[in-house]
Amino acid sequence: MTELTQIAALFAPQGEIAAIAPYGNGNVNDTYLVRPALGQPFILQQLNGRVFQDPAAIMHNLRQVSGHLAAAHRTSRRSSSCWRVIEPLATCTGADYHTDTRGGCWRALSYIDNAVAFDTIQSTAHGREIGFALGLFQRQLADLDPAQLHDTLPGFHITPRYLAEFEAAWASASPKMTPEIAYGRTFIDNAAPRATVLEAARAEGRIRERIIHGDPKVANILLDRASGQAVALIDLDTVKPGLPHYDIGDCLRSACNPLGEEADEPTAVRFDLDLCQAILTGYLTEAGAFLNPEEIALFPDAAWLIAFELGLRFFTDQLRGNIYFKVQSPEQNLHRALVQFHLAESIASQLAPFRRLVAGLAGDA
Ligand code: GN1
Ligand code: MG
Repeated sequence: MTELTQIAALFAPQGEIAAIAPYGNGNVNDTYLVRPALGQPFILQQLNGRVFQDPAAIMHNLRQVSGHLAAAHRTSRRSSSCWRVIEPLATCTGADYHTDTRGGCWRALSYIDNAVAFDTIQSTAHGREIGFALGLFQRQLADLDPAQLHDTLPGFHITPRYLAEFEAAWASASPKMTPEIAYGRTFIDNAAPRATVLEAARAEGRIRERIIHGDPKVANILLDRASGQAVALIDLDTVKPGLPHYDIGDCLRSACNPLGEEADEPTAVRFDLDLCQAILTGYLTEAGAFLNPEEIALFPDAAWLIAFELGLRFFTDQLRGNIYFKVQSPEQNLHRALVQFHLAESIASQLAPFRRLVAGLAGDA
C-alpha cells in the first residue's frame, strides 16, 4: 500500500481503497478524489503548510461555515434545487485531520456527485450561475458571527500589503530586465497609486466587511452536470471577514477572462463585459438584498484591483523563487502575472461602459 492509500484509508470506515487520483488544478493544496471499495467517494487534501499554518484553525472554520450553510440551506428558497454544502469528514478515530510523518496535514471533504467545475468560463448562462452562487453563498453567511471564525490568512486581499511585499522581493532579487519583467515593472509603477482604492473606501466608512469566500474563481464553483445550475462553492479555507468587493472582484477577474488564468498569450487576454453583465445580474439577485448602491458602484474598481493584485502576487512569487503557487515551469508565475496585468489593462480601457453597466444594475437591485 502506498503512503497516500494508507492516509486515505484513515478516512474510510471500511478501510479498503479502490482508487485514488489527483483532482482539479489548485495552485496551493494537493487534492485527490478517493473511491473506497465500499461507501461514498470523498475528496482528500493535503493542506499547503506554508500557506495554511494552523490546520486546527482551518478545520474549526470549516465546521462553522459548513454547519451554518447547512442550516441556511434547510430554510432557503433554493432548498428544492440542487444547491449542496461541502462537509468536512472526520478520520475513523474522530479527528479533524491527520498529520503525516513529515508534518503534512491531511483532511477529507464530502464529494458531490454529478457536478463539475471548469477552469474557464463556458457561456453567459454559466456566468449567471456563477454570480448567483456567489451571491447566495454570501447571503447565507451574512448572519454568521465573525467572532466564530479564526483569521487563517491575516492581510489576505489587502492590496497595499502585496505591493510592499513585491517591492521587498524586487529589491532582493534585482532581476534582469527582460521585456516581460520590464512590462510587469512598468505596469506596477503605473497601477500602484490605485492600490488603495478599496482600503481607502473602507477607511472612510463607505464600504464594510462581511463574511466572504475569499477565492470565488470559476474553478471553485460547482455546476450540476445535467442542468448546468450552480451546486456549491468549494475551497472554503479562505472564508473569513473581508470586503465583499474582494469576492466580486475575484469572481469577475476570473470569469470575465474567457482565455483563463493560464492563457498561452497574455497580450490576447480580454475582459468580457457581456459576461460581466451576466455574472452581476446573477449575483445581485441575491447580493442586491444586502449591498447598497455606493458599495455596488465600486465593483469595476474591485475587478481591476483584484486582477492587479493577483498579478502582483504571482510576480512576487516568481521573484522569490516560486515558493507559494505551484508551478510546472520556472517562468509560469511570471507568465500568470502578465495575464492578470493584461486583463487589468483591458478592464481599465473599458471602465466607462463598465461603470454605466453597474449603475444600471444598481438601479434595478
Ligand atoms: C490560489 O489554491 P487555489 O488555486 O484555490 C490562491 C487564490 C488565487 C488563486 C488563483 C490561498 O487558489 O488567492 O486567486 O490561486 N489561494 C490562496 O488561481 O492564496
Ligand atoms: Mg483556494
